[in-house]
Parts: sequence; C-alpha cells; structure tokens
Amino acid sequence: MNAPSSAAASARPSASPSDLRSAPAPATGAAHFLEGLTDLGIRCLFANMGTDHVSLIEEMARFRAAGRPLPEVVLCPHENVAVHMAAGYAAVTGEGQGVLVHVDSGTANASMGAHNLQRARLPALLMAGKAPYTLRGELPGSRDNYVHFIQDPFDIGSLVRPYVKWEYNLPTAVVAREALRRAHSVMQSDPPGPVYMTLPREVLAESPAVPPNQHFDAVRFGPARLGGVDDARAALIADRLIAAEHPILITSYAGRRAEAVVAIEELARLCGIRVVDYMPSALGISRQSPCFAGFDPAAVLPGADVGLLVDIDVPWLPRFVQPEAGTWWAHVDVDPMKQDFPMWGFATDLRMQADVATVLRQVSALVRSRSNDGFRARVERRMRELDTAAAARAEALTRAAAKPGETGALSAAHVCAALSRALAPVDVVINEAVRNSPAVLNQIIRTEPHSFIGGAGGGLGYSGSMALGVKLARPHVRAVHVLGDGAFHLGTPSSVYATAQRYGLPIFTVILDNGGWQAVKEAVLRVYPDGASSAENEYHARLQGATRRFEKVGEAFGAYGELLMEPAEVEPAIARCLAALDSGRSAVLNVQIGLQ
Ligand SMILES: Cc1ncc(C[n+]2csc(CCOP(=O)(O)OP(=O)(O)O)c2C)c(N)n1
Ligand SMILES: [Mg+2]
Repeated sequence: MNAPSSAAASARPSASPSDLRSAPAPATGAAHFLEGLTDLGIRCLFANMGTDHVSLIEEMARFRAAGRPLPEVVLCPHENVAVHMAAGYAAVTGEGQGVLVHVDSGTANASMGAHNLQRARLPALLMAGKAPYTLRGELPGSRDNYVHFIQDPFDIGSLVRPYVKWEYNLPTAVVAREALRRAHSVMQSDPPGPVYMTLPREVLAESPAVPPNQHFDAVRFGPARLGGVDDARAALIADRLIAAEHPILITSYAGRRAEAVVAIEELARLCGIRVVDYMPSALGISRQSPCFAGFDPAAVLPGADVGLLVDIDVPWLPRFVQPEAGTWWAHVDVDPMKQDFPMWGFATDLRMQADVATVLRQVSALVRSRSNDGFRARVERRMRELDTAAAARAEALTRAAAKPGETGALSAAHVCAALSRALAPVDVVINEAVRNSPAVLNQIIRTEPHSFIGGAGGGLGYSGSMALGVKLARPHVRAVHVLGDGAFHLGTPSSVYATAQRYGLPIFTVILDNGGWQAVKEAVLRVYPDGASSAENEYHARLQGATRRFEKVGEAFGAYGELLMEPAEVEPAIARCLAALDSGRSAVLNVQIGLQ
C-alpha cells in the first residue's frame, strides 16, 4: 500500500550488502514458530498474508531451500475462505488446522467463521500477526510502513473473544513451541473449538536464545478428552430405556464423530428408539435406518416417555413446541452446560458431560445384560412400527419430489432428489440452503458418517469454503454444497473458485436462486402477518437485478457453469456438472426456483 520508509532502515546499525549475504541467517522467531507448527502435526496453513508475516514468509523460503518440513500453505484471497476451509477440514477429520490472517482487519474478516466453528465444536488455530510495537527501527521488524500505525487496536482479541476458547499474544519466540502446543491442546480438548494467537512482528523477526531440544510432545502435553460415565448413571438410562414404551433420541452434532453415529444406531436398534436429527451440523444417523424419524422434534415429542438429548444445543423451539410433562429426560453432551449461551434452558432429569459414543456404548451393554422378555417384545413391536413409518416417510418424500416445477420455477425437492440419485454414499453434501433446507435434508439421502454437514452457527457464507476444506482432506470424494442465492453472495465466491482452481480442489455448487432472502421475508411475516410490509409486499429482501448469472462467477476462475431453468434439463444438467467435477473442474449449477 505504502512504500517502506528509508528513515526507519537508516536508524539501525548499518551492515554492508556483502556482509549480509555472507552472514549465516540466524534462526528467527518465525523459524521457531514454523518448527512449532510442524511439531503439532498441523498439515495446512490457510493463509491471507500481509506485512505482519514477512518473517514467516522469509523463513518458509529458507526452510524450503534447506528441505525442512513445513505445513502446506493454502493462500486464500479472502479470510472467509481460510477459516471455513479449516472448518470443512476439521468437520471430516476432527483435526484443527492453522489459519493465518492479517492483523486486526484479517481477524475481523475471520471472526464470523470463528463463530461458526465455535458453534460446530470444530477446532482451528487462528493466528494473526500484530503490527510492530517499535516505531523507530529499535528492533528487527520495527515499523516501516504507514499501515503499521493504523493496525494496532487496543484489544485485537476482542474481535474474536466471544468465539474462541483461548487467546494469547506471543510475548517472545523463546516460548513459541510451548505456546503452540498449548494452543493446540486447548483447541482439540473437549469440547473442541477455535483458539486465537497473535504474533507481534518483532517476535517473529527476533533471533532469540532458545534453549536447545525444546520439545512439547503430544503424549505429555496433549489434549484432554472426555470419556464415559460411572455405571450407576449409565444404568439409570439403561433401566429407563428397558421400561420405556415410546423412547426417543434427539441429536444435532453427535455426528462430528463417526463413532457416535455407530453408537446411536446400535442403541436405537437395540431399544427401538425413534431418532431425530434436528438442525444437524453432521449426520447423526443414516437416513435409511429404520430408527431415523426425520428432522422435526415436534413429530416425536407427543407420547414419548423417555427422551435422550445427545450432543445438542437447542432440542426444540420452546415458543412453539413443548415436551410432554411426563417425559423422563437424560442429556448426554460434550457441552451440556452451554457456557457460551447467556440464556439457555431445557429441563432434564439427568445431565452429564461426557463423550456420547462411549456413554451410549455403556448404555447398550447394560441394556443387553439387563433386558428381559417384556423389553424384547416391546422392541420388536416398536421396530415393526418404525419400519412402517420409514416406508410411509419414503413414499411421501418420493411424492413430494415427483413434480419438477415449471420453467424458471423449478421444485427444490425435485432438483435435490435428482442430485441424490447421482451422488455416491461417500460424497459429502454441505447444506446452506436456508429456507430450502428441508428439500436438501429430506431429498438428498445420506447414510454414511461425515457424508453430510450443516451450518451450526448463524453466519452464512460458509459452504463453498467448507467444501474446499472437505475436498482437501478427502480428495477421493465429491464435495457438493447446496445454498441459497443470498448465501452465495455472502460466501466470497470469487475467492472460493480462485482457491479451487489454484489448488486443484474441484467442488460442486448448487445454487437455489429464489431472487433474494426468503428467510427475511418469512421472519417479518411471523411477527407481522398482516402488517404494513405485507400490505406493500416489500420486505427489503429482493436482490435480483436485470442479470443474475451466478455460474459466471465460477466460470471466471475456470469452473464449468450452467443456468438451469427447464424441468427436462434437471438430470442432464446435474450429469454434465458431475462430469466436469470428475474431470477436475469445479461446477456451478444456478437453479432457478422462482422468485420469493
Ligand atoms: C453473515 C450473515 N449475514 C446475514 C445473515 C442474515 N440472514 C439470515 S437468512 C438470510 C437470507 C439468506 O438468503 P438465501 O441464502 O437466498 O436463502 P433464502 O432465505 O432465500 O432461503 C440472511 C441474509 C446471516 N445469517 N449471516
Ligand atoms: Mg434466496
């Protein structure tokens, strides 16, 4: 932005250019920092660079020249991409990666993503350089640019503080490796989440006297994970399930861990439990399981005598839905107290902070050892009822998807059903379809753990970048995201497709374009059903102008694009997009579903 000032350089002791060339480069703070990242097993650094990162950039070149290991640097033109790539990567691997952003401005751009990561319980190590604190060349890395004076806010951590588990300003590179280990252990400990570290430019540029052989290994300094519970509490749940007539289970983010999906299925089949995946941010149960009871808790609450809340933030909306007074509730959660929610209130009879997979396996073992003929007969009856209900549900969904809609106003359900038929079980579908989420959830049949990701936070604009992170972590599967037109705008799409192209990470984007923000219109109508907005038919929610060719944003960066208007073209268009995808190009399908 501004030319470096020569005044700052001249304030330092002078050295001739030939001296500089011949002197061996001392290990800078940045070198210790990069070693620390490698210690952690961090594979990727999703980065948006600035003047704060000069020593890191310089050390990376030295490391490459020396053949030393480094994390893979993925340059992201917008921080939204960087932070949500880390989210996508963590969603399918559980492993937090590095996100490197530029001072306060980069942190501010990454803040919304930090919110989404926190709500999804996904780890990430967010790092920002800090503007230099020395003004006159007193130390290497001192201010040499106009922007260094304007990028030093009083409290940079406040930009992400509500969304991180831990924050730290690295005071000296002497402790870089230890601080990094601590950051990593905190983010990976239960409940996982993002952490934030700031790196002053002088600290990265200094040549500290670091004690030799510093090593903070994962075995002795690593994360703390939750496990199961004492048998007495597991037995309380087991005994209730054995005696139950109508047991239910509601989950939302248990599917972060594949083990939990297996444990839910096992317990549900063992006891004949109806399972609802409410607002899922990860697939909690196969959509083809007989125990899967859809996405709406209101459908299973009536008549339930035993209820399990399992890894869930909001099991229903109390304004509209109430559980039966007589239901006995147990809550098993990696985070049952919801300390990050100022207000939260769902009454339960038994609460435990524990690893869901382990507790449910404990309960299954106890149910097996304590079960009796009466229980087995009840389960058999319930499983027959569940089979019938699942068949009826499948039939209703097929009917709902049958009508394709009209030219320029295609049915979202029809399009999603066609997409479902074209995908493989291992492919990963990311939902950001807002008011068309029911079509995505119901019609795109997912069965495998980690084959579905949904938004856990409230920040739109995540799905394209999460798809990139998924593709990076799982190169052999397709990463598909379905999103609204508003979400597409918020997702910094030019940066998404630029990154996809540069790093060979093809993704498939399906936009459900209804001309704007249906969710905003509906929100107004819920509060003011017969108000002035309704009379005027103006909700400040229409975005469409004369030309709206979202697919061309992808084309600008080498993606294959199609505008889909015609019912007869639904299947062929999806096939063409998948062919492009499978050949290594991203594909963008702009589906016109009619104006909201
Ligand atoms: C970053 C961000 N900005 C604004 C919002 C507010 N918001 C919630 S839903 C919505 C509309 C999204 O539009 P679209 O993706 O087209 O979905 P539709 O409502 O039409 O189904 C908006 C703007 C948000 N959730 N996140
Ligand atoms: Mg829309």
